[in-house]
Amino acid sequence: MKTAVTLCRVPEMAAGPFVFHDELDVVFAKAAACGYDAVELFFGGPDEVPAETIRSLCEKFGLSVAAIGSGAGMVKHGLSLTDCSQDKRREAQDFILRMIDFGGQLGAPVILGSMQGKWGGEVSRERALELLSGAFTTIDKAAADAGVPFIYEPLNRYETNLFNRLLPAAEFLCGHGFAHIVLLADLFHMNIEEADIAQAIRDAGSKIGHVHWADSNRLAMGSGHTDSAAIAAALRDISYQGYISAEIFTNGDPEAAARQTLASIRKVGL
Ligand code: LER
Ligand code: MN
Repeated sequence: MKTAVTLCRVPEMAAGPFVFHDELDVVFAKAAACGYDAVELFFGGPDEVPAETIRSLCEKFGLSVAAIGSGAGMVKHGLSLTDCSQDKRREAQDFILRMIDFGGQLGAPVILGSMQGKWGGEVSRERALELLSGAFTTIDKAAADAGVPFIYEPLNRYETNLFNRLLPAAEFLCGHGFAHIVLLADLFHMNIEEADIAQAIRDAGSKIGHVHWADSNRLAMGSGHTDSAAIAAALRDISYQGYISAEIFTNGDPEAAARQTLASIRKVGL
């Protein structure tokens, strides 16, 4: 299975669940030395680092870009696709579209996590889902044009109230015919929200396009109580071919966490 490790270069997200935070060339070297296939990148926006810089680092270290996170759109710029303000929603959609363009240059899909927003106040759940599907109509086409999928991530209840579980999110995407939008199965969020993580993976099946491999406590797999063998069996059952990516806290030792993650993936035969 293809493996990836997260690299965050957003100061406002320095306390987030990302493995590496150092300069790009240092992290690319570490990711390659650990044995990863790819990096998952978190930048403040689409114009922070030229795609050419990333491309040459990928070539130098034999790595790919697995995905590009958009969390800075919310954390740094306060943008969400379901904001009650139309101007803010437009700005959010523009941010995502520019990220898709940036990702497309690297053959990498963009992830929508916190920028999906929440319903509440002036915005009912029904209205928020209408806004989300409206944005997805444009995003689905932009992803197709860029030749990359777009990744939608259900989050746990403390981070969103739109979709917390995979199956309802899969039904939402399929029901609207968003053929280029896939789901992110983040095992940390799933540990909070799903009754049975392995079954949820089987139920969402081919709609899953990316995996965040984290234990129940969001540390490297093997540090908590998630049954990684059962999850690996489910991923095999759905013939999952995407990336397994380490989006975790590291307890101050990123390289050890990166190595433990990779060992945990190999241990279950992925
Ligand atoms: C993003 O991938 C994610 O899982 C969020 O919980 C980050 O805070
Ligand atoms: Mn995640």
